[in-house]
Amino acid sequence: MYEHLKTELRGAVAVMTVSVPKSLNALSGAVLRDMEHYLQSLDCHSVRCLVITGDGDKSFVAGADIGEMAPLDAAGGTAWGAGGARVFRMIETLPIPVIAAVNGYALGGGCELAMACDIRICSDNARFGQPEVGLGIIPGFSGTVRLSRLVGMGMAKQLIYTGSHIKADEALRIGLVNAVVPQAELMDKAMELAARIAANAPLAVQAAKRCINAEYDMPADEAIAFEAEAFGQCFATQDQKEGMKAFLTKGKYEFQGK
Ligand code: CO8
Repeated sequence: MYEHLKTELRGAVAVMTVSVPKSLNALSGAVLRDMEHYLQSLDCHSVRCLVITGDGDKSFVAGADIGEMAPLDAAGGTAWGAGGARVFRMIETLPIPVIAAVNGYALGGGCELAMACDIRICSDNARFGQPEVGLGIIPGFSGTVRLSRLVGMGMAKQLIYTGSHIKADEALRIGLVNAVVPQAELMDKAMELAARIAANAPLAVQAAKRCINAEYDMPADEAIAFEAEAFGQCFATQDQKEGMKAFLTKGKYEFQGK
């Protein structure tokens, strides 16, 4: 259905695999368009979590497609960067949680794709980096925005100014990833995490994502009020009523997303 993506649904968990074998899954305009269409098509009522990974055992995404970017002028570069940044923002603001299962190189746009996800886990052979300055450009899919938010400004500046690749254990140490697992176990671990999220009350999980994202840029008082409002809205759901009843009566209840 998509030329550059493999997609599947495993229960309430969707998996999107970037698949461009000739370029270690580099992101061309066509790949980004496929992603945008796929994200638009996701039914976030029945799907409760999305896992993003790369095809093969060597690369998650080796960056934006350098061949496609090479001839751009300033206006073309601006448009190209904005197009990718828009797709990544769709991921960041997707109503449901998104897990990056990073299975190898996550460089440039690949690292930026992982950072747009809510949670990152990676295989022990993963390599992260923002090597753009070695190509005469800077991160253009919001890497200068998200990297410092994730790992702090000093480390973000070091990574971006040097363009160095870092290994999985260093990515874990600086907080760029949540966990490192053996490559053979990566997808199982990602699916376990996704299933755990999918078993919780979907409207509450979505409200938590909305709050954490929105409150990040708010003054504390505004953020606290935003959470209080969202917290209150949870009590208007069937899942809160039935979920708490099940706890109190030692019964079982499967969350319905209502
Ligand atoms: N774009 C296009 N093709 C690529 C890319 C890429 N990003 N990465 C790898 N490939 C291709 C190679 O050209 C090669 O093709 P071919 O077989 O035809 O020669 C094939 O994939 C296999 O790659 P290698 O032979 O190089 O494999 P190695 O194992 O030797 O090396 C590396 C793997 C280290 C990942 C190496 O391929 C590499 O350094 N790739 C480029 C990584 C990089 O610099 N990424 C950042 C790109 S810039 C970016 O992402 C900016 C994002 C913001 C854009 C804003 C737009 C304005």
